[in-house]
Amino acid sequence: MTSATIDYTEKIPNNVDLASDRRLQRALESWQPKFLQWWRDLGPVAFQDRDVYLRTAISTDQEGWANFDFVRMPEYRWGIFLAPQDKDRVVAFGDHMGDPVWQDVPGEYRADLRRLIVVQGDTEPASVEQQRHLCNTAPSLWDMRNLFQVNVEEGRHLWAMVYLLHRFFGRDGRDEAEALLERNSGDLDNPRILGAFNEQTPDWLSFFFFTYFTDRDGKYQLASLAESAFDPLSRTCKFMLKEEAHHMFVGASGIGRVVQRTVELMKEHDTEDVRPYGGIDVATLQRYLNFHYSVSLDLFGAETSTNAANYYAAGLKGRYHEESRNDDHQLKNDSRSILTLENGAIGSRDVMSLTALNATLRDDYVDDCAKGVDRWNRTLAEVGCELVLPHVGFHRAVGEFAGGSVTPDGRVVSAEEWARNKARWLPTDDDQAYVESLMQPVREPGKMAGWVAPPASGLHGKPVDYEYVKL
Ligand code: BYC
Repeated sequence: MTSATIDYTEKIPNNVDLASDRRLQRALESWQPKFLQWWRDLGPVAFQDRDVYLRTAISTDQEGWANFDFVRMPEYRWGIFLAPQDKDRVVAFGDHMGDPVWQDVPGEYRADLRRLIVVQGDTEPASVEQQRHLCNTAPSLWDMRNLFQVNVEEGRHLWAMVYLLHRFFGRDGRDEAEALLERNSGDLDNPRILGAFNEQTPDWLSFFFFTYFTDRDGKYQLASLAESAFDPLSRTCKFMLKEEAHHMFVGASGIGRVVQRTVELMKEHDTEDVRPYGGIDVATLQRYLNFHYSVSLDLFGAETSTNAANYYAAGLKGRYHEESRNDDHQLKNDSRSILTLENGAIGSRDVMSLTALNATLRDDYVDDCAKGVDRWNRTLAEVGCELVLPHVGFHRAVGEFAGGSVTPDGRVVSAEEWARNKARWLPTDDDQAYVESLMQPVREPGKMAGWVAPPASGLHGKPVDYEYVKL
């Protein structure tokens, strides 16, 4: 039986009635110390013994999923929570449309489901590893707290996937759960699975762009998996999406605050060159945006993918908001056009909609990304500047545009011309050194580093100058 309340006395807080399955409980209890060891070795490099004002999910209902209190990170209650079960839920797309959803893994889809869960699970600890040094240079206590919130929740999302692996995939699942702690971001011998998760997140500007663009890929992938006919995966992802919203808020508001500070300095000193005044100029912001957006687009896979078509037909992974779409949810006879790069020119080609599902999800993502950029541009309009999303073909390593020489404004140029202009389009060593020089920690409650404006308000009724981390 699944309930919305959690037994606190259990070692692993959960609403999946873990206590009734001794084998599973033991498997998870033996994984838990390895997770904690990983957290100590590759989680945040400092402040592990400090009290942090964190949100902890203790149940899935309205009040329970967002419980705020002070906690030391290693004592965070990483739990297993599935959104409530809808007993009448049926498969919403693909060959099994209309059938009752599955409470177990059908044998024929075992390998594909395991693969999807492992890829999703792999990104969660990867991001914690990428961000582990940032606590030392937080621009405020407020930001440090937000970083730790993101980190512990990515840890919980790893737990969510490990639960599915242990519960439904037997020995293979247990092996995969171990491997999730063995691959490490940027490790040359044993890297994380997806490209963007092996890049560094060396500074807070990168962190804000990462949480804006890369966590947003997470939102779209999780929403597609939330459509899955495999009900435990669907319910797990639905609950993860609630937490994910905060991660994107950190990115959207973080960049918004950087932009605001830049605009203030531009007005005050009547110049675009705000570096002498400790701000981040718009050209540098644009280069960072170009980088994080393009590597995040790679996370959608190739525009045409038989994997994606098979996942959809099988009912394993749907489209974003599948049920609110007005079509047959089978897509067997539909086609759509995708952008191509052929013979040195950008064109288009009609392909079967089923094979183009990665492109369809990416299109939805691109529209969503543009909304935040529009908001930042409302602030930038005060000084006659703007940020733009580069062309989807720019700086790509996966899919139709992989390795092509496409400019941010969508022109195809020679490899030489592209290389000559690269420093205008992507962060340079000089940009990185400058941004790095700004990364001086600010640890007095309410105080902010000079390159970023304060947030509009504090958290959960607390003021901005609250001591969110007790140092
Ligand atoms: N890097 O047929 P294709 C998040 C591989 S983020 C390296 O186009 P498919 C989060 C691909 O695996 C969301 N390899 O791929 C955010 C395939 O290999 P195999 C994470 C790549 O399967 C922030 C081959 O290339 N969740 O939650 O259609 C912080 C052929 O490609 C890459 C998911 O991704 C790459 N970028 O699509 C924390 C959801 N792209 O199978 C967390 C689950 C492709 O031939 N994953 N390849 O060996 C999926 O749905 C799919 O695996 C992908 C790839 C959409 C990623």
